[in-house]
This record gives sequence, structure tokens and C-alpha cells, in this order.
Amino acid sequence: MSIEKTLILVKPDGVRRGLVGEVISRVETKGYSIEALRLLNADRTLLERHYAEHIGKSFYEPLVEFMMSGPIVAMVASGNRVIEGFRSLAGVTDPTVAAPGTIRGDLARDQGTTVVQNIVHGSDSPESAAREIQIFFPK
Ligand code: IDP
Ligand code: MG
Repeated sequence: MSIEKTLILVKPDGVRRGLVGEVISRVETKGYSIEALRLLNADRTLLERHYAEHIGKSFYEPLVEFMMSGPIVAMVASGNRVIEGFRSLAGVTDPTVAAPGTIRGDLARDQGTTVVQNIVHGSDSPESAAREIQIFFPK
């Protein structure tokens, strides 16, 4: 059985607030392995590919602007059921209702912005993970 991989992003709010180490720590403490890591400034072309499923939604343009507002950290984490496991560590999309104990529940809140700022991204399926890893870590 091949070990599952997922793409994790620390979004600009997380980098600005100095939470990169905290996110990595939670991933490592859970027992997953970091396979690759890079700091980058995402451009519109890259984000259009990454967030293709959201094109046309009301929050799409604010989402892209937010994701270009500062550096992000991209990483690949691995382990059995890491896709589901990291989504569980991250908590639900809305940080106001994300459970305490999760990254979003502990570290983020509603900032009154059009786009939800919630510290991290995690792939939501094996197909998304394979696609997203290829975008941020092309061979
Ligand atoms: P996820 O990050 O929990 O998988 P998605 O639905 O894939 O959530 O949305 C991608 C990102 O777009 C979210 O993390 C959040 O930053 C933003 N977002 C999602 N839904 C909304 C919304 O209804 N209003 C504002 N921003 C949103
Ligand atoms: Mg998503």
C-alpha cells in the first residue's frame, strides 16, 4: 500500500502571524512526515489552477487577492489517511465554529473580511492532493 500524501498551505495570514512553526509542529506531533517544504509568493496563474473549483464564486476574487497578499508556505505531508487526518487537524472552514483544539479553531477568527481567513489549506481527496501537489511541487 502506498503511503498517502496531502498538500498543506500556510496561508498569508498564518505566515504574517508567525504560525508556520505552530502548523508544522501540529502536523509532526500528530505523527505525519513532512516530505517537501517551500516558501513562495503565489501568483494569479498558480492560484487559478489551485482554486479552479471556486472560479465564479462570490469569494473567488477576494480569495485570490488574499492568497497573493504575502508569502505562503507549501508542504507535502505523508502518512496513512493523512488527507482526512490533516482536514481534521485543520477544523472546518469557518474559524468561528471550528472546534477548539483544531488549527482554525485555536488560531483564527472572523476578521470581518469578504474572504474567510483561516490559516491553512489542506487537500480534500486523493485526486485533489495529486493535482495540488503537482501545482506546488512540479517534478
Ligand atoms: P476549505 O479550505 O475548508 O477546503 P473551500 O470550500 O475549499 O474550504 O474554500 C477555499 C477557501 O475559500 C476557504 O478556506 C476560505 O478561505 C475561502 N472560503 C470558502 N468559503 C467561503 C465563503 O463562503 N465566504 C468567504 N470565503 C470562503
Ligand atoms: Mg477546499
